Amino acid sequence: MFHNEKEETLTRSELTQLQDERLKKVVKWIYTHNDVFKQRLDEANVNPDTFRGLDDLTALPTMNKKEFREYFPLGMCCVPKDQIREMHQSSGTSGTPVVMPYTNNDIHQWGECMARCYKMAGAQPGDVCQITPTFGLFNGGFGMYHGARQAELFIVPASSGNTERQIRLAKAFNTKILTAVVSYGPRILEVLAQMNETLPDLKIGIFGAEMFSPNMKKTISEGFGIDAFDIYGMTETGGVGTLGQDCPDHSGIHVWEDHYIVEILKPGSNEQCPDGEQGEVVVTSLTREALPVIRFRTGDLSRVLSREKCACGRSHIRIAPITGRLDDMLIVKGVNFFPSQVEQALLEIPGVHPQYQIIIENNHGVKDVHINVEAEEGVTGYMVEKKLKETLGFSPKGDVFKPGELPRQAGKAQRVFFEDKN
Ligand code: DLL
Repeated sequence: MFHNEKEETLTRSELTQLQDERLKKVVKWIYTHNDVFKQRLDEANVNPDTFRGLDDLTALPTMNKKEFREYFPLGMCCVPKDQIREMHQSSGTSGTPVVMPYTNNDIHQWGECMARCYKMAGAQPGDVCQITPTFGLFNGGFGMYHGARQAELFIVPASSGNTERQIRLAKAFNTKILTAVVSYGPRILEVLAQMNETLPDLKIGIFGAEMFSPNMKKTISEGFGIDAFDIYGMTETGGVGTLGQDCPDHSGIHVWEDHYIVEILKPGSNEQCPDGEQGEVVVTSLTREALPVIRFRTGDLSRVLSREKCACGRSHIRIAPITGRLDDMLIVKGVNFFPSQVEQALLEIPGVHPQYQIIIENNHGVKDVHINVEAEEGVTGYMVEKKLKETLGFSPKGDVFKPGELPRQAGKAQRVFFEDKN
């Protein structure tokens, strides 16, 4: 099922031509509408009148969250304030928030990308769609709302929290599509079990905003008996869904290439990774007005899986599910690993529940890993230690808790904690 079949199935050469035209246009737009962008392009010797589009892409300077913070709140905005209709922001961990302003056209572009994701997951007009991410500064709730409007769904704007009420809503309205932050999936399953309830009408789950390890995806799909999809996007690119999602073939995230150029760069350098090699996702938005990003270094790690047409008929580039963020990489006793790899390994132990904490203890400069995980009776700390030793090559200390004992968070789950034992 397509939302915009023509654009979603453009041939590679049509896509390249479109990206080329749109890239020239957006470079001219930022140059003529914002002084910060103008200065950055001048410094990089990029002249929008002679800029040759895709051939000159790598001449454009990269940007990252630092610029967003430096020019907080609207220093990089390319339209007058009276043309802004909405804003979202993410706080991240370090102080000044990242702000994304939207014009009317930007809201429409967001809704279009998001509606494509719904339809790609199998949504049909009139389907009941329950939106559980927060409606607020976080872009999750509103993005899913704007998309659901364009996909003509019956929206249940539940927002976050109160899981029992979520379940009562889903039962009362026969929710078919559930949207959530990944870690909220297991939480709903847990409360469903406590209430001795099931959701037989639920068919589609759209999850994102956090790493989605293959085993977490399996736990969620099997737990609900649904097809679960991995949706990608971020505040800086315009929110949830802007960077696409996987299709029912589950062969990678289809990035909406008519709206975004995706590059995979070697971390810390400007060098392109060959297809298949993991690197940092770098994004250029082609169709946004208020604040387009140009070669934005997302910090997320992925790789190109395919540039060929997918079995679903879509032609856009496919990238691997995000394995982690560059700044999430943990190094303990010479072993590098990502929290998502710990999750993947833990969920392979029968009886382990998808609730865990990774605690990095710093004992006078010597780091140790401590894993707290919820599991059924019979799972021991030794089993956790052995599994991680086998799969990741380091020996953590494992502690097993009863289901429900570890704290739950609203929104994105905090999995990693640092403790100083000095
Ligand atoms: O998390 C947007 C979103 C909301 C996506 C709801 C999906 C569902 P931010 O708060 O700005 O926006 O955080 C963006 O979250 O750079 C990734 O590190 C991470 N992230 C988002 N989607 C995924 C995903 C939203 N599908 C940051 N897999 C990004 C892994 C994801 N990480």
